Amino acid sequence: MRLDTEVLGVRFQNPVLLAAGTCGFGLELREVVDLEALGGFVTKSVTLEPRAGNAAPRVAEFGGGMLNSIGLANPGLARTKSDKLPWIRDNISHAHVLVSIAGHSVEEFYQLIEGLDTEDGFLGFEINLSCPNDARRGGPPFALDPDAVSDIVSGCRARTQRPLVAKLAPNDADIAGTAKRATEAGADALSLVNTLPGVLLADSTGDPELGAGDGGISGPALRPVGLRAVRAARVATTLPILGVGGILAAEDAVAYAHAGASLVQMGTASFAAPRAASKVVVGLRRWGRDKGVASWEDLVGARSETADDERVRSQGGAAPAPARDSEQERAWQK
Ligand code: RRO
Repeated sequence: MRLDTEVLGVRFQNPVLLAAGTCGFGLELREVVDLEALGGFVTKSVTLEPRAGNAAPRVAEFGGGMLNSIGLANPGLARTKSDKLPWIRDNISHAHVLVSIAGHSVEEFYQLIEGLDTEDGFLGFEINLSCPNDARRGGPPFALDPDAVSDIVSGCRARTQRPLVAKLAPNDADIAGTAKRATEAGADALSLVNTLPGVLLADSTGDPELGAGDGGISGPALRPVGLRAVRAARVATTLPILGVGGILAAEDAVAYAHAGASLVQMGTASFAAPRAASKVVVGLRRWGRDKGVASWEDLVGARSETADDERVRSQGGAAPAPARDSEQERAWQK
């Protein structure tokens, strides 16, 4: 199966990217992962000021995946420019890079775009509207306030020619409506979804397992949530969608393509197995060969909205997927 695909005005050599917050700024993984063999990666979200992050422990595993509350730990705008982006510029040419930005106010997003736009070596921005762990800001993320989504995306749009990808929240009761607002405000693509708010409690004390208390759920438990969001947004916008959430194996990436995602992002799987994304790239080629599918783009475009709507109506819901027996998935259950 041909994996190269045209999205955001450039050709991705394959549709598999590493998700924000799971690969630093690339250089941290240079010994472990061949980043140049992937479609690309999204950097850790950058804030104006350096952030030390939330109290430890910041991650905890459970049967369905992982809970994190990193708390936006990042070097801040100035050091991202001096210490991180030069490495990307000098070392990454086949993979495409999106720089993730996270403001604590609408205005801060604009300042981040203005501060970064003059730098070389990356394709565009992922606007993180959906961090569930921003203790400094508190309250629900921007992604759950459609007016804030409009203001942030349109203001960023006015400040850069580069592609803008809006990252939305999984716990959005109207993800289709929010997708529409981001589209109208000038986004070039959507990343769906960020992690889902949750908490884990220690059985001995009843206290939260994470230092910060609540966190964001990622891993296999997030996959049905992500797929649903992509599917719902697909009928509300013609923008490309980057599907994120619980991808462990090639079949999971295929499911996101069926839902309407043009690209996929992986994260939690790489914590368990650093080369998980490279394996998905290899697995997708094999999947296409076995199923007689010529290209990823065929797969993404295969399912028309009408056919899909009809299927959902006639069955009173989506058809159940065949049972999977993925080795990685069993690993989470150990
Ligand atoms: O840093 C984090 O705690 C974090 C962020 Br910014 C985000 O967008 N999603 C997430 O699960 N964790």
